[in-house]
Amino acid sequence: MTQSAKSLTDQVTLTQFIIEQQRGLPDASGTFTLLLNNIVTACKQISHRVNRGALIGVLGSAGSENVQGEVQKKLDIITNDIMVKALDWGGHLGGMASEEIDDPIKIPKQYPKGKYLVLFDPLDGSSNIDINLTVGTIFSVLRCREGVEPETEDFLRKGSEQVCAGFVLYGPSTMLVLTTGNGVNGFTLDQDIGEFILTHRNMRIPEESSEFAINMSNQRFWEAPVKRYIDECIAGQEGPRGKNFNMRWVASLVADVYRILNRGGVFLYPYDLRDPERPGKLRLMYEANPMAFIIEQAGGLCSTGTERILDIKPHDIHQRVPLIFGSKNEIERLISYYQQPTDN
Ligand code: FDP
Repeated sequence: MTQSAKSLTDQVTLTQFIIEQQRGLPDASGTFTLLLNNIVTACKQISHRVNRGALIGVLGSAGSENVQGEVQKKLDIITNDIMVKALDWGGHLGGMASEEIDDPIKIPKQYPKGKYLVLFDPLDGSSNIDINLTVGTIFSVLRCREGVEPETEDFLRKGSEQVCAGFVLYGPSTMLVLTTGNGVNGFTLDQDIGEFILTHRNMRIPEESSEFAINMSNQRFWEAPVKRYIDECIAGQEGPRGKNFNMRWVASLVADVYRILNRGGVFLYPYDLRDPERPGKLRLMYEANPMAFIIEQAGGLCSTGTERILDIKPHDIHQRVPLIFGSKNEIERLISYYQQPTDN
């Protein structure tokens, strides 16, 4: 057998990986594997649409706003529908919640209900879609009380209760990053055979780093600890940190998270003083919680600056939070700045 033929037969598919992981669990019934399979099928369909872009007329604005008051792209609506259609019939879910929809989505009466809840952002970073930058789908899986029709309250659970979180990145290649609470693994979609193949086993975020990601145009609204942290990075070798830092801001959360998982760094979308009523930009249930689960499982930290993201008790299914995450040593430093008295 040639070397390349041998390595092809050694490849581990996502389904094989999940089934092997689940075999170790005494209560595993296969339901979770089937649920994940449906999520992945939806993401393959989304990958196809995103990839075809202008050729199939899916780019541009839909002329509507979502529950957050943000302009919806055509693909926001299309990808939301793909997720719902792929998941509602399977019998694994008690209900779903989407960043794009006001209230939780009920499972149609004709289908059986199951023991999980799924929350998703069907197309994160969608303001980048028309300029052909990386976008993604983020999902979070919780357990559902069996035999109940879940209400909004049933979704309002701490991130630490998630049983699985993941995201799919539609970039130069389509990648799935996944955790079930036992480390983080990355899979690359082999377009020829339509399967996600394990390519990044046990991803770990380097503890040290010298790269930061933040939207600098909001600088004048930042709180003192963030100002101090970024000022010290920018001061470089001559400043208190004694080393030079680099800056990256893709403005697509999935892409920024993926970079940090691979080579470390920090991401900050902190609380800022633009609108004191608005505690942050990113959504707790659809963005911060799943990313926090992944980041912590890869050895990083994730916080609002004053509270661990996974410990937040949600009060609203669409609530926003300040979000700070990345390499452990850098995030610990930034959290320590929040703990010191400041002038503002
Ligand atoms: P988008 O508005 O394009 O959906 O989810 C919100 C988000 O993108 C994140 O993906 C991204 O990290 C952030 O907003 C970008 O914010 P700015 O527009 O302030 O740069």
